Amino acid sequence: MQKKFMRLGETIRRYAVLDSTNEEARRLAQEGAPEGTAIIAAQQTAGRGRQGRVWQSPASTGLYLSLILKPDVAPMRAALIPLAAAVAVAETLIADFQLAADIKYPNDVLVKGRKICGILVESAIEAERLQYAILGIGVNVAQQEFPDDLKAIATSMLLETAKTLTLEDVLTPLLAKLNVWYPCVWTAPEQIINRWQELSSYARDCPVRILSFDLTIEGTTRGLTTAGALLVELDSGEVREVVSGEVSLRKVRSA
Ligand code: BT5
Repeated sequence: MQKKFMRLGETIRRYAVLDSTNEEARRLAQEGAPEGTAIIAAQQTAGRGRQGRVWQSPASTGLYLSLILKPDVAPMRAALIPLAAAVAVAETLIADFQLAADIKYPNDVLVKGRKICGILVESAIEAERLQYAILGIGVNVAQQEFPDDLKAIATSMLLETAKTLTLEDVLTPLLAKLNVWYPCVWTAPEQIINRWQELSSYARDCPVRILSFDLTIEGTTRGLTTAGALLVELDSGEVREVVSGEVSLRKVRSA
């Protein structure tokens, strides 16, 4: 039986500066910090994305949040965590800020094609058991502009709403949504998959190019599997399962 679920964000540890909130969350998880502990920094000096990429985290402009999770599920199921988180972020942006949020596989949240939020889940697995997972969420809240390398691909809530928002304005509704969607990882995984597919313009019938390590494939998306992999139909008719974590996906124009 699933152990009692600890509410996410019941305890919040706040820092002025951290290397990475995911790194601090990992340190705390190893010291036995309880599930649901939230770590927030006003600034990150080594904010990270997937595969060693950088998450630019200037002071007091973004929400840099990590949550310690200890779900009693098989490591395979952990693939649903970033999908659940992306749904929670997208729903928050839509319901609380009237933004037209979209989700790009596996877990970028976009507004008008630009990235407003990135999600990074790092799992600790021992003897085929998930010891804990760190859910890291970076939301661009108050950036007025971005450095040259991000200008064309990033946006912020300030730029999209023209409203000055505090980090708390975003944190409170986001935690509420995460507390709805995270337990679905074990109670109702199909609801995560369904909602993700509803919210993502990339989910079905979308022509895409997928870069995964040194492999590039082109095809048309055909929805998610129950395990959270993206189905892509190649021109040959073959259907491939693409797994999160290692892919970079672009929309391409249909032929
Ligand atoms: C991600 O990686 O999008 C996951 C980002 C997770 C950040 C959070 S912040 C709290 C927690 N603590 C951490 O240290 N990390 C997590 P990925 O899909 O690999 O995308 C990285 C790419 O996004 C970069 O290579 C840039 O192109 C772009 N990028 C970097 N900073 C950005 C920003 N602030 N806004 C939009 N795009 C950004």
